[in-house]
Amino acid sequence: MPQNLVTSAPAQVRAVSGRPAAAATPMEAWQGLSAAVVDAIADNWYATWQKYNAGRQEHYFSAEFLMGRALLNNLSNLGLVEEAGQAVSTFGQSLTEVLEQEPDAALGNGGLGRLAACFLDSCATLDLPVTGYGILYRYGLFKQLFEDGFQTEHPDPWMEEGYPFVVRREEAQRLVHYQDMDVRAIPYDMPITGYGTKNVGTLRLWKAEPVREFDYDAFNSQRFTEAIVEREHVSDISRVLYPNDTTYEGKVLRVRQQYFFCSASLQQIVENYVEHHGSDLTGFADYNAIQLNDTHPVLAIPELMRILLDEHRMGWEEAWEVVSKTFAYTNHTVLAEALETWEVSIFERLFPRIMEIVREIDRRFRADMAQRGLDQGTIDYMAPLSGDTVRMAWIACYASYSINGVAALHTEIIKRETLGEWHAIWPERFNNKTNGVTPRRWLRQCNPRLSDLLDEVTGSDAWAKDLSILDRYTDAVDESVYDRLAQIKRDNKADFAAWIAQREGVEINPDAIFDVQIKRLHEYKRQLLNAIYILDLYFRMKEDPSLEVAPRVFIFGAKAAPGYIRAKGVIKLINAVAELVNNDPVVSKTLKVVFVHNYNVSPAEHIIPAADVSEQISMAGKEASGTSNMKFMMNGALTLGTLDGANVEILESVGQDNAYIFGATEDELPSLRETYNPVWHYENVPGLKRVLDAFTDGTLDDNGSGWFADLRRSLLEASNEPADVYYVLGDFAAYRETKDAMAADYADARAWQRRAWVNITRSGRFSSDRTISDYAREVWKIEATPID
Ligand code: 475
Repeated sequence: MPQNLVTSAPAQVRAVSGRPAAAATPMEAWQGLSAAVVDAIADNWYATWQKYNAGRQEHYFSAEFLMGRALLNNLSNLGLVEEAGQAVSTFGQSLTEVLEQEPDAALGNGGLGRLAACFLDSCATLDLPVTGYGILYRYGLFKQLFEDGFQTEHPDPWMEEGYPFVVRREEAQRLVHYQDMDVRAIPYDMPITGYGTKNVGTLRLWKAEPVREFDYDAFNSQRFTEAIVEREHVSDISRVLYPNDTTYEGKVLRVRQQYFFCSASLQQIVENYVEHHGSDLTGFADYNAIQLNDTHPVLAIPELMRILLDEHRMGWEEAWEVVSKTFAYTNHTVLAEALETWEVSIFERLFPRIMEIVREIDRRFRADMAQRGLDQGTIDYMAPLSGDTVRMAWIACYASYSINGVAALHTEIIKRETLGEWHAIWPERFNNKTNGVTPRRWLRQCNPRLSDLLDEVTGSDAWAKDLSILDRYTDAVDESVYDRLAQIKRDNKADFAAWIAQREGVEINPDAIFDVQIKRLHEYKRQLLNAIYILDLYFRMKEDPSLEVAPRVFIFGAKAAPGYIRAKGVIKLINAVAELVNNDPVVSKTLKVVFVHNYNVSPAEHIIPAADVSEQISMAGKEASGTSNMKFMMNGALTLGTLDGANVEILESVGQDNAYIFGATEDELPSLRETYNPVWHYENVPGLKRVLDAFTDGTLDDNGSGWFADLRRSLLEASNEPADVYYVLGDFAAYRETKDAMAADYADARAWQRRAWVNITRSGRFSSDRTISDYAREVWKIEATPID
């Protein structure tokens, strides 16, 4: 049995540092304490793995898992935070400092990857037999720095100093075959603890290594250096996470990555089936469901066909029957630029057998559809193959028994438009699973003050496992709770102000309204609309020094894909606006703008508990769900947003009075578009001309890049594309009006606290526990499987 951390942690610190625990660095203390946590859960982890493998289970395939830090999460789940504090104090360290040593495991870009991480947390907490499968990227998402306000990207070798929360399973390695090379896939398992349960789930991340440690012939000849270089080619496969969010790039290495983790995972799953249920694979789908997190793992479909046909000698129909009962597909975006397609020639070169299978899927699909009486145009549109491209989403739709969107509005849009042809044929496959976030990380851990209050108000910590409990306390609450809530927010804001002063060198006023937009930088998310508002407010204040404006801090966090120049232009613009505002001797007394560099999971844990206003201002119809909107709500920030994604459902939950909704709706936009003239708005909507002219008249400096002129052009006079595609100028007046009203309302502190409280107590529906229970019951057909 594992020992108490007070004895095991110092021993582990000695083992990793090779010196007395009292002489260890904080980093060594983190390593040792983390190893002690793995030690503490080892028996339960093993028991969980054994138990899940014997019954029906779900496998979550995802190219991304944006896990963030692990140590505090595990300590908190296991109820060991205090004990850990004691343990490190025995050798003279503070837990806070030790926790700060941990790098973020940033193996994801944004929403999709973080969703996968929240899902694993909920599966573990609910004792559900679910395992995650992905790639152990050596380099996570790039680190972002600002140089003269421009984003620069830097590598993130996150586990170079060793990472105790993954365990290499040498004995469980698999061979992945490509036409031009064979590659060893070595699993690294990460334990996934749940809150208040003994079950410990697994995230299995595959690392690519050369098959033979030494190619003796090559090493003993003149080809020595080439042999080394060749080894490196194999390691390339798991070297780096592609930094594109919601856009697709047809890079050969990316498709190699996708096949790599799909093939290795499927080999393991099939072997496990054979071990437990025998070599007749017709019952495979009775014991296994596989959820495809977007199209990135869709190669699993032809790969499972290959395994069944070639390695288990099944016939096509029999194999297809198994496959089509195994896979379920989640769509995360309606943006056309995200739809993955691959050149046939790439498939031919990397895995001709897979290509052959895709051709056969295509042939049978066409025959099937012709028989159903579909016209040739529709068949050509829906077919897996079109000329020289393979369409991954169409393969997913054809083979999956379940297809889901990630919020009610999004699911309606994919049924009607994005996947409309599929919905017409197989409506029963479609379902909605509105996203959720884990209340452990996003409330209990990141906001301990509010958690304590919730414990007190509800009488226990049960809300952390069942967030819907909070709903009972929406009305039946003592007035003093609002005072407490106000103090908690004020304290969180003071903590945040200190953190920001140190990290970004900006002084902010904790009594100001903290207005936050944190998410990937994308035109459809409209950070530009927010920036235009700030600049307009600045000009209004310059023009009329007597204007009464509530003190405000505008906080941004966002990474742009390295090749997405216009997104990088918006970052530079916001930094230029920050320069202007923060250095103005008068305006800066009231307004501040802070761009938090290198936004990631850990910064989010500092920002969200301190927020008053949650900016969710995407053009309606474009944000599939959003998940930061839910995290903010849980922490008592009010949503300022459009009727998009899950904002619609947040509004349903809190009611009109407890959110600020503005702008064109998804069903209004098409007709608005017909007559839309952005130049008219520029000339007629108060404030817009002054702001857009400031982009190019010398008020703001883009260091000669021409990027601000490009932004201005994109809104007004785009030549090779329609102007203002995301309706920024069209929604500006409504945004300004709503945001001004919101700021004025903030003055009534008690009313604001009441509304914050409603947001907190009505957030139960947005716990990922609810989402996962729905997947488990309706899609995966799995049940809680506690180990004791
Ligand atoms: C949505 N990523 C959010 C979130 O469902 C939603 C796509 C292609 C290649 C690489 N990355 C992607 C996404 O599509 C993505 O992150 N989508 C996001 O998924 C979870 O809440 O609205 O934009």
